[in-house]
Amino acid sequence: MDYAFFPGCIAKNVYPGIEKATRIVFEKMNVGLHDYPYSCCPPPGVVACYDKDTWYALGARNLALSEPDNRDIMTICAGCYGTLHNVWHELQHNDAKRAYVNEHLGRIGMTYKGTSRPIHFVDLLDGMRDTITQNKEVDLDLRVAVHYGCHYLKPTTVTGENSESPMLLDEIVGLVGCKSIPFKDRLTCCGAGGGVMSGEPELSLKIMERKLKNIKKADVDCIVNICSFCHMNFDQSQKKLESFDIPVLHLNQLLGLAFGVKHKHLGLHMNLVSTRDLVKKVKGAKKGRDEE
Ligand code: 9S8
Ligand code: 9S8
Ligand code: COM
Repeated sequence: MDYAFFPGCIAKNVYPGIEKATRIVFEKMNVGLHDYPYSCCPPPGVVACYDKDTWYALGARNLALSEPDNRDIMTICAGCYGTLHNVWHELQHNDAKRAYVNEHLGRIGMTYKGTSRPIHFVDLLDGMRDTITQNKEVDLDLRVAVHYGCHYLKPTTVTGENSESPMLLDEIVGLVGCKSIPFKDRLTCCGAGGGVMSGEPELSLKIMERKLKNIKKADVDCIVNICSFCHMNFDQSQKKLESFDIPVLHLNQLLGLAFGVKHKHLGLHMNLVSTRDLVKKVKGAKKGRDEE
């Protein structure tokens, strides 16, 4: 299996552990990830809100890069998925928009055909459950709070899945021995998207604080996400609020731990909220297993 790999700005510039973990985990599962000169996706809740045409053009450029190699594009961020998937979806049936996009891409010697499909990595993992189980070296035995992220779930007209009560991420963490613990309002926004984190930082923090309170009540070992942007918000906001210390893991970092990868190779030591106790707990589980 081969995919074009769309890492997105945050994994590239703020949380490189997410990118590293993704490369390690997918190599172990025998999925080839290929790099292209991508730009920012650009963000669905920001650029699409004030200049939709530019959003289509830039999104289409990113999508077109792997078309000559016939490679679909794997994203590790709900926001990036939101852009690439929505742009792809619209250009499938909107001929006028496709002509517009190609007029612009033509100036840089490119054409958009729509032959490379974007896929969110958690949907890819859905079809790789046996491979996950085969690579598992340690049953993590953790209580986790999962967070999907708005752009992975919405709009339902495009995502097509049951976004009111998704279970996929809950099931994937279950494959590596984790228990997904329900908590109040689990599908609501983390507060970062739509430019709120930078434009209305206090409001954004309030939304996050409410979420963290609900998660804290669920008494979990960590928060697991499938969006680099949500990841950044969960980790950075806890430092700002000073009253929470729940470790934050991107799903690929959690899988890395389960596959026996050293926590430093997964960048877990680079989080603001310490992951030390969590890593200790996992090492304990591994040791227990080795002694069996
Ligand atoms: S790229 Fe630029 S800012 Fe970001 S990480 Fe996900 S959304 Fe797309
Ligand atoms: S939730 Fe609402 S808009 Fe979003 S996908 Fe990621 S950041 Fe957090
Ligand atoms: C969040 C992306 S993942 S955006 O800020 O809503 O565009």
